[in-house]
Amino acid sequence: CKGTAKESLLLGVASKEVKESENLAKGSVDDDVSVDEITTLAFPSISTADFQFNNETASDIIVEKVEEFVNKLENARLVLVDLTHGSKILSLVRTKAEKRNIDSKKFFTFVGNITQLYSQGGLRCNVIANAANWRLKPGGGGVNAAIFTAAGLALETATKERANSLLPGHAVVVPLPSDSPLYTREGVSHVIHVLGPNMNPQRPNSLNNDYNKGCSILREAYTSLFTGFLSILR
Ligand code: AR6
Repeated sequence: CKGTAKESLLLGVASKEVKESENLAKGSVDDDVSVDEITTLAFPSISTADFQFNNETASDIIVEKVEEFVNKLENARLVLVDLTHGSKILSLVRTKAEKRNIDSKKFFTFVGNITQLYSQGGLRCNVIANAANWRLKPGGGGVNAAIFTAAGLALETATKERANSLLPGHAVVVPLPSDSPLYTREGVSHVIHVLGPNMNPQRPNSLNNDYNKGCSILREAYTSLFTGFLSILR
């Protein structure tokens, strides 16, 4: 890891969480993962990989939406997650969030697999967001495939009880059954599926590079996601 001040701060958060998990690990991890308090939403950057939305523009929207919601969170916090330290979107968002003086205890970035944040990264996230497809079906790659695989059939069943499809810009909050491995191993109590704008001509409902529509749908997607998270907190 390279040692910028910001990254040290973030690693500080991570190592505090690891200590917390080490303490908890005296018994079995499964027994000790508490989902009583919903405090952290981990979310991927919606639409910027398979859906090919421009990273620079997406990072502006993420920071704008985080800034709008961060003060409504009380003790809860938001974490933008991506798989690698080289993630362009994480570095753009980090720089822009810092410039806007967004409280780094309430919002920070984290490198890790969204389905293993607690077991591999020591970061407890009770709620995770999924960059879904419109059918709310497993597969397709990216975060969607990872979350449906890690959560098992329980998530498919629970999702179907809530919705069969999703419109771009919308989100659906799904409580995760307690027999899901994602619940027992990682302490995830809710998955929020979000459908972002699609700029990839190979995927359904491509916007054909219409960034006017795309930006407005991406804003709507983050509003739906953060509003969904707030609804769980209350
Ligand atoms: N953990 C954390 N971040 C991840 C992970 C992971 N396991 N996997 C990918 N990312 P994407 P989209 C990051 O493609 O662009 C699916 O096929 C990734 O680096 O998952 O909204 C669905 O079925 C990127 O920063 O979502 C849809 O059809 C971010 O997550 C379509 O892709 C989003 O990448 C949605 O495409």
